[in-house]
Amino acid sequence: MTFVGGTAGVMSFPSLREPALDRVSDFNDKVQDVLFDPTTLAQVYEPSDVTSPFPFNAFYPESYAPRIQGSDWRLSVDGLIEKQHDFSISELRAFPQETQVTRLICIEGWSAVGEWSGVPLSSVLNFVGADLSAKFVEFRCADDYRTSIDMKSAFHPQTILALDFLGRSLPVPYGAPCRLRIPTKLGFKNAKSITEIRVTNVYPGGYWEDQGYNWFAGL
Ligand SMILES: Nc1nc2c(c(=O)[nH]1)N[C@H]1C(S)=C(S)[C@@H](COP(=O)(O)O)O[C@H]1N2
Ligand SMILES: [Mo]
Repeated sequence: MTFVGGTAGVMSFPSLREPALDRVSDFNDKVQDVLFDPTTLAQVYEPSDVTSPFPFNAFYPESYAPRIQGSDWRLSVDGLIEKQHDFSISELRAFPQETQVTRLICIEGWSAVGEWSGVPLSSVLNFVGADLSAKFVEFRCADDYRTSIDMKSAFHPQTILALDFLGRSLPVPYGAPCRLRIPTKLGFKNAKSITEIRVTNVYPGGYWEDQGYNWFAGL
């Protein structure tokens, strides 16, 4: 695996955390969890609606995006599962693939429509025998980015491990070779260049979540 660019700690943020607001945010997480309907689909668009050029966002400039050699890359799925497995890209492509034209909404105030294809996260979690009663699914990335979601959202039909953008392998800035695409949540939950998925009951937080962003981050 080749990773060009030193991103660790490029930007440190003053702490946004404030105890009273944390409690409001935890309350919001619980309300959103109760309101979340796993059968309600995010709005879908037409291929002609796809935004061009699609915007890049990360906690560092685009030229630092991790360059991963696809043939070396493996996605490790571990934690509360029956059988640990490292998936190659071709193994992920062997699952039935889904395509979606949906909107990615960034908390920083922009949104864009894209066309992503890949394997439903539910297929991969079922394959490894994930403990479906576990609370969290955590994503760890090649650039040390992290995020996590609830199990209900992980099994939403539009939650996919995207391998393609507009019918071609994901470009480097958009999370090659594999990113989470979850249109029911804000952009920062859409982990790019994933290297590890962990099923856990220990609250994993995430890069932005640890700095005060609301954890559930549902739309
Ligand atoms: N690995 C990684 N994934 C990430 C980020 C990041 O910095 N690193 N940024 C997140 C944020 S805040 C947004 S809005 C989207 C942007 O995705 P895009 O570059 O495809 O537009 O990626 C998310 N996933
Ligand atoms: Mo974002």
